[in-house]
Amino acid sequence: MKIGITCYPTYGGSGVVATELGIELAANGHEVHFITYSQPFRLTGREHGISYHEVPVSNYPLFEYPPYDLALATRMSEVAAYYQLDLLHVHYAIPHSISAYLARQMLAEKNRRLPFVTTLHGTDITLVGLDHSYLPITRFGIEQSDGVTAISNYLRDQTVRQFKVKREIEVIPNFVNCDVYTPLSPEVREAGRAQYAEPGEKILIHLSNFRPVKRAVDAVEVFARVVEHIPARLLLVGDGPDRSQAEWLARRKGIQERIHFLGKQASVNDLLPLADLMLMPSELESFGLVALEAMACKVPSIATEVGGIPELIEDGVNGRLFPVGGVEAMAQAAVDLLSDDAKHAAMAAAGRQTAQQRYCASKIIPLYEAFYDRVLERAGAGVS
Ligand code: GMT
Repeated sequence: MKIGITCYPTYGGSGVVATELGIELAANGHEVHFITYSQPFRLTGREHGISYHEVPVSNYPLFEYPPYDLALATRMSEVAAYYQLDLLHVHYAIPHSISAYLARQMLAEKNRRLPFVTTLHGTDITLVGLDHSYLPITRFGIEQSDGVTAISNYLRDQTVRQFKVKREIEVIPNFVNCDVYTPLSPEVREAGRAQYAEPGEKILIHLSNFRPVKRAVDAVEVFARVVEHIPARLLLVGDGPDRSQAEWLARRKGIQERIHFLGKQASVNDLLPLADLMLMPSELESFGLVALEAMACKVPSIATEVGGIPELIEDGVNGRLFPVGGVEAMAQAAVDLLSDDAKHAAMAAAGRQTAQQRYCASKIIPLYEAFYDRVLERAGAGVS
C-alpha cells in the first residue's frame, strides 16, 4: 500500500507511535509518506521506503494565526495525487482529521478517493477535545473518518462516552519493537551506566514531555525519598513546561548532583535499558508508551493507576501502580524493589514477557494492515 502519515512530529507519544508505525510498515514493503511540518524526530530521512514531505505554512501580516490546518490539507491532497496514495493515516484527531477530511473533499472533486484513518491517542480526547471550543469539530473529525482506532480500551470508552460518538472505534494498542527495545549485554550496560552512576548506585529514569499531565515534579519528589535510603541517580529525559520546576525542586532538596537532565533525546532504546526503574507518575495516560518501552528493556515501572495504564501494568506482577500524587507510597515501593534483587528480576522478566506476548510490533502491525484493508474495501478504493 501507499500510505500517507500525519502526526505531531516533535516530542510526544503520538508522534513516536506514528513514526514507529511508518518504519514498521516500510519494513513490511509498504510505501510510506510522512506529511508533517518538520521531520519526525525519530527519522533520519534516509530510511528505505519512507519519504518526508514538509508542510510549508505561509505567514502574511494579515494572518495573526497562520492557517496550518489548511496548508496541511493542501499538502495532503498534493502528495496523495502525486504519489497515488491509497489512504491517509492521521495521528491525533485535532486538527489532523479535519485537514484529512478537507484533502479527501478536494480530491473527490477530481473523482479521486482518499480514505483516511484517525488514531486517537489521548489528550486529543481527554483534554483538547473536551475543551468546549474544540468538541464539536473533534466529534465531526471522528465521525467523518473512514476508520477510527484508539490506543486503549480506556480511550475508546472515553471517546464514546464523552463525545457520544456512534461510529465503531477499533482498539489497536501501542506497540514496541522488541528487537530494538531490548536489554543490553552486561558489558555494554555497565559501560553505559558508568556515564551516569558510580558502581553500586541504582538508576531511576523518567521520560516525558514535561507537561503538567506528566507530573515530572512528582518523579523528583519520589527520587528525593528514595535517595534517603539507597544510593541512586535519576535520569530525566525530555523537556517542556515543568522542567524548570523540576530543576528548582532538585536544588531545593539538595539532590541536583544526583539528577541528570538529559533534555530531548532522539533515541531512547540505548538509555532505557541502563535504568533499574522507570518513574511514570502521570495524572493521566491513555496508554503510557514509555512504560511499555521500558518493560521491553526489562525496566519495571512505578506508575499511576489511571486511564489505560492498568491495561498494560498489572500491579505487583510487571510493575507497580499507585494513586496520582502518592509519592510516599511510590518511593516506598521503589526502595522495596531496588533492595530486593530477586523481586526486581521477576518483575523485570514479567514486563519483558508482557511486551513480547501482547505488544510486539510483529503482533500489532498486522492489525493495522488488516484495518487498512477493511477501510479500503469499504471505501471501494482498491489497493494499487
Ligand atoms: O501526553 C503525551 O505524552 C502526548 C500524547 C500524544 O498524543 O502525543 O500522548 C498520548 O499518546 C501516547 C501514544 O499513544 C500515549 O502513550 C499516552 O498515554 C497519551 N497521553 C495521554 O493520554 C496523557
